[in-house]
Amino acid sequence: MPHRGLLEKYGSLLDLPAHTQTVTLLEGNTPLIPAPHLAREMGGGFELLIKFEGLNPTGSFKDRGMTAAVSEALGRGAATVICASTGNTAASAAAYAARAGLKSIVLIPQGKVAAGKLAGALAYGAQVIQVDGSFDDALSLVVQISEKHPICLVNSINPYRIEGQKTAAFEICDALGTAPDWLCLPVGNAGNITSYWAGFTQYDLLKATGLPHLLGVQAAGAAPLVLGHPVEKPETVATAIRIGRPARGEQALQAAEESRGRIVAATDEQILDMQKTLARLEGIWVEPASAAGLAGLAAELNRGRLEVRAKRVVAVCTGHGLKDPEIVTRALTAPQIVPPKLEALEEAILR
Ligand code: AN7
Repeated sequence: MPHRGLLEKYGSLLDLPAHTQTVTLLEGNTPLIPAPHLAREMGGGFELLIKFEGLNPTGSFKDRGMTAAVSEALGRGAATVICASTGNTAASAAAYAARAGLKSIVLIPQGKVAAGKLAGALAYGAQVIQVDGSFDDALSLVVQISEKHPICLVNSINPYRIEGQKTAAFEICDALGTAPDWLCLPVGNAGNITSYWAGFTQYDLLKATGLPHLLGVQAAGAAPLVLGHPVEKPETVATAIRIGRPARGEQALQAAEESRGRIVAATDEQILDMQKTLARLEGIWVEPASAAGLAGLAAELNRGRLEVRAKRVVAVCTGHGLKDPEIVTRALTAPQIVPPKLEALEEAILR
């Protein structure tokens, strides 16, 4: 049967109101790609699979929650949706709103959003507003304005976002027949780790799939859940997870604990190294934040704090590398230039 989008496929397992009116871009159904070379690089002896969420319609996992949130908003008769975003939520909200015929407004932290995300939000027709502050400031503003005016908030505080994002856990269990032993993923505002845990526990009750341990990974400069307190001025090259006050932080900690997993931090250097290694060893290019889960896994294995021998590990890579091309190009000198002559090309590549 052709894939018809997540609400059609998994709608009966999602707690959505009867008025929900499906808005879909045929999101989800993303591949679980084996990563044997990277597993060997990390010491080997275990199975590593990449859930490549960058292959969603707007290039990130946010589309799973957005199909649910915008479908509910449309069915309720909302005219406008709003969100704060480090970029991916903005692009996704703008695309689904466009498809639903709704107006979208997105607030982003000034100068801290990757080019591909800002371009997406603009292309899909959102009203984009830069806040002279952090993501956390922007989130506080959209919460206040949506309480005061009839504007629908589509950040992951919105419970339907969580419902939609549970589908990633369902897909992994459906593909493998069981839950993996470990699931590692980046953590920013903590909606995704909350959703995965809700999805896995629901499926386990329904189909006895078992439960994974969750390894949530924050960037070291934006690691409130590791430090145990909010971070006033979060800083990281992984701008998607440059968040100091995660809206679902408590639930993330609970998910980590209940799963007998944990939340750890990875440095910017570890994140960028992993981004490069994943692309070069496996041909999978993800944005920096999306490499954080794997960077945290590698660091834990290195420290001997994790035992995965003969186990199956799924790493969630949340967004596509194309979202943030500058991270790669700015670190390099410009490619070599040759005149349009065969000898010059031979000289450049065969030498
Ligand atoms: C690629 O778009 O918060 O822990 O505003 O873009 O559910 O927040 C993005 C988050 C991981 C963290 N990977 O997920 C936003 C935003 C990527 C992301 C996360 C984000 P959550």
